[in-house]
Amino acid sequence: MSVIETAKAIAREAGAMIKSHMGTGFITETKSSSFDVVTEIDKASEQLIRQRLAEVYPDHAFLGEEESFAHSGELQERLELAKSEPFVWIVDPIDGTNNYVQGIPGFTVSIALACHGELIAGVIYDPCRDDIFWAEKGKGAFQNGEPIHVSPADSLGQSVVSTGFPSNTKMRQAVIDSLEGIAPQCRSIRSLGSAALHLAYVASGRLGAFWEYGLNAWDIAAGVLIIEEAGGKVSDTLGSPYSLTVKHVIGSNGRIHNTLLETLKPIGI
Ligand code: 2AM
Ligand code: CA
Ligand code: CA
Ligand code: CA
Repeated sequence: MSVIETAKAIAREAGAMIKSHMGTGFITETKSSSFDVVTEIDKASEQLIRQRLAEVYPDHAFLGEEESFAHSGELQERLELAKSEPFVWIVDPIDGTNNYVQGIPGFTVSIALACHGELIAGVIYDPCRDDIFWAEKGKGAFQNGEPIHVSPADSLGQSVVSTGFPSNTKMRQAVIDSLEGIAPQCRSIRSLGSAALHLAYVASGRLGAFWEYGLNAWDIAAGVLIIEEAGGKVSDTLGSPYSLTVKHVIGSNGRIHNTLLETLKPIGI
């Protein structure tokens, strides 16, 4: 099986497992704050994905959100190392855990493969809608087998724009501050609860753009490649190119990228 078909099959398997445990009274704990939740299903999903990938690609490295170092000072070092590794899988086993815990549809499994820091494959699976988005470097982006393209909108006024509210209070305040500049200018704002889902929707043209502060590689890596392959653009919120260490991100159809960037710059963090 090709790399992308393997990643899609694993994302589907993990997504089905997650969905089957919805509402079953799984154990939920908090991590860095009471806003930052994790369930035993996040951990089980990561374990499943890690195991499956190791069966097929025993030599590839793995970077998942629920690993012990992932929220320590070691993370930046690990991401810098990932930029020179031949193959590293970057995995968010459930993106949108707050949705999952509340029983709100719109959580995803996000799986990306980087080669020497360059993204070469990405899959985002939404098990509640059975929606799967994927891309391979140079081969275009797809949703459920059909090619996808970013929205043709050329202004914020023609675009539905999305953001998220991270659990980190400083990052959340930055998002709130930036809304004041952006919300009056765009057609509407959405916050669906999964950064990966937002990025997938920018790629498919459902959304014109997405921005958020304080994300990590596992939230965005797959979505970055899917947007780029769908004809869109991703940068950090100061306009620098995407890399695995970017935390403050804008993904857009390209045409409205600079307008959004200019609107965000004065808030910058
Ligand atoms: P998660 O559900 O995998 O934790 C919501 O705004 C988005 O922010 C989600 O994609 C969520 O991912 C992510 N997120 C939640 N807590 C975060 C934190 N402490 N730091 C960075 N991102 C976070
Ligand atoms: Ca989390
Ligand atoms: Ca996440
Ligand atoms: Ca997660």
